[in-house]
Amino acid sequence: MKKNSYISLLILVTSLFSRISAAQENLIQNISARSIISLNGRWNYIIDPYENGYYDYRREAFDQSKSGTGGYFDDKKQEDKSELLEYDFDHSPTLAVPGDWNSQVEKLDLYEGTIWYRNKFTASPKQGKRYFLYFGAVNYEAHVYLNGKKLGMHKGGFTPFQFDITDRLKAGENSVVVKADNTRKKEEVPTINTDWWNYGGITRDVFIAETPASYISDYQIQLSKGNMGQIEGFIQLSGAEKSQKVTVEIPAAGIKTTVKADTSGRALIKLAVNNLEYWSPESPKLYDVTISTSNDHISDKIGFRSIVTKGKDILLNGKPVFLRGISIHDENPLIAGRARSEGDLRMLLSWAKELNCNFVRLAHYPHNEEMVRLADQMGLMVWAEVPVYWTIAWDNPETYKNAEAQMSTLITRDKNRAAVIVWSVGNETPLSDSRYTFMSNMASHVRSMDNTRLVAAALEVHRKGFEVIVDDSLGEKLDLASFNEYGAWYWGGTPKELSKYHFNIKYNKPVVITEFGGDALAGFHGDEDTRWTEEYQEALYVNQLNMLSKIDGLRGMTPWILADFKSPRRPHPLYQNFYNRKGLYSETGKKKKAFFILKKFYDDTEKKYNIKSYGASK
Ligand code: GCB
Repeated sequence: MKKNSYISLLILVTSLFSRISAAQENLIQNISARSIISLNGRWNYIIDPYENGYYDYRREAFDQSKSGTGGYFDDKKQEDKSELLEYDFDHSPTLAVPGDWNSQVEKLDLYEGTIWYRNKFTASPKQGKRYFLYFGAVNYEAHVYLNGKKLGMHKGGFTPFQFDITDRLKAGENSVVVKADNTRKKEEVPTINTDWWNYGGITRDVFIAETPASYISDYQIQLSKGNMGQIEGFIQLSGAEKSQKVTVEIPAAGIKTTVKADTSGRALIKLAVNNLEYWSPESPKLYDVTISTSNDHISDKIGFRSIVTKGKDILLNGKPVFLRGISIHDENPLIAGRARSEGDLRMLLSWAKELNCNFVRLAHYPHNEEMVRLADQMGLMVWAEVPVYWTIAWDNPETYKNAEAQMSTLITRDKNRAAVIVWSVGNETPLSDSRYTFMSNMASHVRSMDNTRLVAAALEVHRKGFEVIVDDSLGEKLDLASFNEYGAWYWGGTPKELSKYHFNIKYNKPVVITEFGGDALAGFHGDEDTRWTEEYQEALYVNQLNMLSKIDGLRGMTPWILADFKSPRRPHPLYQNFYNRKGLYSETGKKKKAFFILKKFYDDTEKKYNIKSYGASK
């Protein structure tokens, strides 16, 4: 290869790479509040199990070829009658976006592989503005093309990404094509084995956002760590004019301040505040916050609260709190698919409210940004997690990078949400040296990005007879003694036998039981020793709550789980039918008996915690 062409190839590769990674780093804060063109709706799709639209018959990728054409992303129409073209989006069926493909088309229920999506839309881009194509989530690997040219690729089924399309967006008709591939792979995050349905496709909102040429790309405005009388944060400007004046206003708190961004576009703020009404589940106060420069303006609703641990207590705004929680999957059982709209999300959180929860564990991956915003409004504290689940490829540096990138995106997206009090670095990961290194690095990474929230993981326990031991050394790096336990379900034994167990927890930290539970088929009744009955699950909850109440330092729980959810691991034809039945709500939205046991426990706990200073450890 000639030197020149080698250099230009290198530049091409580097610029492609930086374009792809830029999709991650510059995620625009609060992007849905911008002027947007929604691309939600019906998108034409082509099922492509052999990836013919991506590779030629020698398995070379069309988008890496000299011409960069030949794939389905060209979105071609037959131009003369002799032309051979083996695809045609216009005559292909459609899928709703947002929405997983599995719940929309029967033959796609178990499909894993590639599906191509195409949407045509018109635009009238204005001079001097920038345009970003934004995806809330695509599971798992997305290759995105606009008007036949590749914008980039994104991995991770639950995190948002965007591309700057200012130079590519045409006045008039445009075609956006997405290759969505949900193939499970050992070295990915999550890995091949999970206990949830591998819903594929464009599962969250898609839109084009417009900003000025120089714009407010990111900001963090929160209470300072350890100082409830101070608001602290940054504003990041992007574009040509970075060193501008920025004004931050919180009218209801009497705040208006102007600072100048440095040459990198960064402006730091630190503001003394008094008489602030702090955010809490009882009073989820959100302040209107506006940030403006000479040419840009963005508004948000932000709550202010502090969350710390002290010995075995969790202090919310300085007061001991008990986390009355429940675990939730991003799935609407009524449509047996991923939640698709604000209504679906609101329904799930309302169900948690009916249980008298003040806390939700959004398991096991980042949920919709809208879900976290609703939790902010509805007064539910949030445990947010990334899909570092079970057996990740701990030794693979690329796997670590991927997990860390998913965590960074989650923190970047949700850092202004008062509701989020815990970042979780993973769930039930098996002990080993390489896992310890991986998980501790994740925890340190989280702390380096955000020192105002708690860092945790759902750990595992081990048993010696009736002693339940929690001594995973990762626990030393975390703020909570948080773990899953399956007494009277996977451990065997009947619910009554739970009274024999006691816990030996090695850390002086607040204890949060991140999972316990058992399956019940709604409407199936029997005695309390008969598995799969509502009575068994009810007795399991009664006995679990008695057992757990004896733990010194118990400060919260998120039983498994709010509602029955689909899982390929659950084939029992009589009881499961490919549903994990540990829900307190059935897949038709019916409350099972155990629901009322947990609700009563939460009602009583709430009363106890309303008596001042209850539970405060010295
Ligand atoms: C667990 C996992 C969760 C499963 C649950 C179960 O420990 O964390 O993802 O769904 O158990 O039902 O087995």
